[in-house]
Amino acid sequence: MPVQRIFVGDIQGCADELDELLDRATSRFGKRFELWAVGDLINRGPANLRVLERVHELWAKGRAFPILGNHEIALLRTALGLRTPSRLDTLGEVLDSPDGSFWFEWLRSLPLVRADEIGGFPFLMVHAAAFPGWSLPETVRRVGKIEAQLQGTPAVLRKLLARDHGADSGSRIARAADRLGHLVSCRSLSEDGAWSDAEPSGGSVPWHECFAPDESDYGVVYGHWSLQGLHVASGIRGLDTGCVHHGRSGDGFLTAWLPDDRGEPFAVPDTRFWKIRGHRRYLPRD
Ligand SMILES: [Mn+2]
Repeated sequence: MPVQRIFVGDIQGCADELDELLDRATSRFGKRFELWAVGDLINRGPANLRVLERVHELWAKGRAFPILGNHEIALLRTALGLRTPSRLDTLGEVLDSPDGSFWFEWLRSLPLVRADEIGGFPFLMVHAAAFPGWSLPETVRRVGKIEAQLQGTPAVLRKLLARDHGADSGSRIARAADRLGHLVSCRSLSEDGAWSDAEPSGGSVPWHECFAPDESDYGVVYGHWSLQGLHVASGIRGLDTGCVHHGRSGDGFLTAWLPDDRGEPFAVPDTRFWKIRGHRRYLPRD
């Protein structure tokens, strides 16, 4: 039996729901599965350390393949004093733990994208958005340079994560910082190609409307957009269904996608999803 790849949307500290998913995966596949997490393992939810420990344990055995999301980047920024914690943050649990620097270093060693194949069909996993118009090899090569900066000296890391590049706004590092933002935060694109984390409005469209899987020849698995919800379209799987927002305006779920190695994994319709309902409400009422 081949190893089943299990992609999972934004976990955000929802360790009970992750455990439920892993228990279900274990009873179905034994150890013959891999966990591919689209980023935002942490923040807003109640048990960030438990999520990090679970994923790290599988990662150390070569069975988990996480990438970075905007909340991991927020942790790095907060630790470096480049960001003021938000009211809803639960990052202190990680940052103030005795292993805070261990998690800081592990997180910044993780990639921003992963590229591989499912049943011979190439795909990209990214937290928020792919770059329309970039081929898969081009994406991997260009993003690799940003990952090298994330893993660089403290001075390089600090420059990359600074929000204001001032007089350096046309520099290589400012361009890398902008691309980093696109990868982990983009939801909409304006006509001139500028990205925004805002919902699409009059002058902008969802990023994936600009991404043509047929021309790009690769599928995209992503997260980040719980208000949009589960997104199943030809060549695209968006998996953030807002587990940590459970009870906000309806049920939130941790969604997993278990593609079939045979056939066309990114075709539609597709019913190969597992949904774990949020166990309780996590976010405070406004
Ligand atoms: Mn996100």
